[in-house]
Amino acid sequence: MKIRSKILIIAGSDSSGGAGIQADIKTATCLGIYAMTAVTAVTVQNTIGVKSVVSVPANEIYNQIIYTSKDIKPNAIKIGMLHSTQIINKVFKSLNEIKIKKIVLDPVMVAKGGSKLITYNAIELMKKKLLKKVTLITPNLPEAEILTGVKINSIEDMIFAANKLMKLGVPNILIKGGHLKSKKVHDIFVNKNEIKIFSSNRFNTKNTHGTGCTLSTAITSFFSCGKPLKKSCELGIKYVNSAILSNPKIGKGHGPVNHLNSIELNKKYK
Ligand code: PXL
Repeated sequence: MKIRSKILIIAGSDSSGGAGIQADIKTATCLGIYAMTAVTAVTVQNTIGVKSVVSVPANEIYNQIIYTSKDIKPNAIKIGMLHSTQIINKVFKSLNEIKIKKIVLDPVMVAKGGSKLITYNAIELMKKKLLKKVTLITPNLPEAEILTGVKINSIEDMIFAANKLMKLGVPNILIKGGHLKSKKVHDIFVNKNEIKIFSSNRFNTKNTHGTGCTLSTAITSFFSCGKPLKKSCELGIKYVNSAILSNPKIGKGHGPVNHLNSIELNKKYK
């Protein structure tokens, strides 16, 4: 397989390999994309929980972004965990300098077990500064509630919250409906021209660690190849659903999804 495009991933490391930058690299790779990285934090965790979180110094994150993309220009950028205000300021500065247009932000706030991955002040700065820089934001329901102050109990509430996010300066929003009490999962894509609801079957499994990271990177991957954004969301959702359905059932807690669901081993290696 030839490399289809190149993306830069700005995110934290998950030592368990299911979420974070590990999920991002696996997802991009399995979709034929060359992945570059700027590591923002190192987490010690397994499928049961997070043991510790250490941020990478903001200037080192800035340098990773600038030095890497000066040499190999990414077609798109995915942003995940940004722990502090210092980090958001530096990421913002670097984005202004490298001038890449396609930016997908997964506003990571808490890990599956409930550990906080971002400070309160950083959330406020994200709202004030970073949201205006990105093409698409992909919050889950709790994240959308925190960013907008809207309590979300229905699809109508999701659309209302998406419109609020648009007013904060994000042109495209995908609110993920996995946390809504509904039979199917409804993910809602909103921009100033349209509202599209993607409905998927809900899978009865606890092995959903890393779904958010995986989805946002899958979307970034398709988008980086030139697919339209809404189509990229549709394909990203399809990839994650297939990853959940074929999850490898490993680990004692919330196990990872199957990032490899899109690939088959070439005959050469059998
Ligand atoms: O899924 C959110 C997430 C993002 N980034 C890192 C994580 C997690 C969840 O565990 O560890 C590094």
